[in-house]
Amino acid sequence: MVMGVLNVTPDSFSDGGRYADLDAAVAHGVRLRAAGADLVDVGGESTRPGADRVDADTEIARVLPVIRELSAAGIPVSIDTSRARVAEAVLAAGADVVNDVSGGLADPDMARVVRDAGCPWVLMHWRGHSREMRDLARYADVVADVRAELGRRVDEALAAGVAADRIIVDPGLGFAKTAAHNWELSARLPELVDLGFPLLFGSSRKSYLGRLLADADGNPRPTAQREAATVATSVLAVAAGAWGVRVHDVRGTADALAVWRATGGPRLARPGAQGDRSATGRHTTEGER
Ligand code: PMM
Repeated sequence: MVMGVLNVTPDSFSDGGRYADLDAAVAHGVRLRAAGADLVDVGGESTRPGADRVDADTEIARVLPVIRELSAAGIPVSIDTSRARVAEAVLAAGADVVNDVSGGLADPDMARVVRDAGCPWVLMHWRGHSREMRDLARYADVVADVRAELGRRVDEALAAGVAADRIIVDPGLGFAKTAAHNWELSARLPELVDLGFPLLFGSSRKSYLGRLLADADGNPRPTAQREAATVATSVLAVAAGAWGVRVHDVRGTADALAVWRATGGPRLARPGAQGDRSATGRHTTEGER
């Protein structure tokens, strides 16, 4: 499953400002679909580390018209929001899936909205809003901790009456995670797949890839030039058992996954005991992932 990213925001780290106008946003959603997106993920609030929040009315004003038009065109849409009121408004306008980066933590009403709509709900691992998340990247064992916390989000969703077959989990790369945490989660993804729910993986253009590909002076690779790394991480995630990937440039990843399928969908061997590999990458403090 390939989810194409459509940020209708002035300040997202990689495509901020580009699709703020309705026609441009809808046209890009149509392009993502034509390039192979199974789902177009529309977001109206940047979750970039350090970003300020926008109010719910602003978020709704940004995303609602775009979702109405994409949905009317028959394009499956998810809403990237952690606010129940936003989700409720856009589900009524045709959205199919709620992609909640807070995993239900940010808004106690979200579980009710999702349960009543009966729609799929992406529960992403999250520890706090953008302004505070840098200080929350502390783990004893990032994979074990993310797994346990995601397990709690799942339990809360089930207790609220959300059907098990509607739940999707996501490790939330870059959300209260350093580059080293992102690499560790990627390397040990099967331990999260083992939770037993479809797993969504979002590495696209994030700053740990920019740092990996830094130039000789240590300058991170610019966001727009992280595509090959995005494709590689996305295919490796699917080969490790991920159900879906969330990417900005759909064509490259969709093509690579077509190749992966044509070769029989080979699976990576399950890694050995945890702690037997060293994580790579450096810590990030800048305002992107
Ligand atoms: N990353 C971002 C936003 N929403 N949703 C899910 N489920 N998983 C992610 O990793 C994720 C997300 C941040 O990146 P963006 O600026 O490209 O939207």
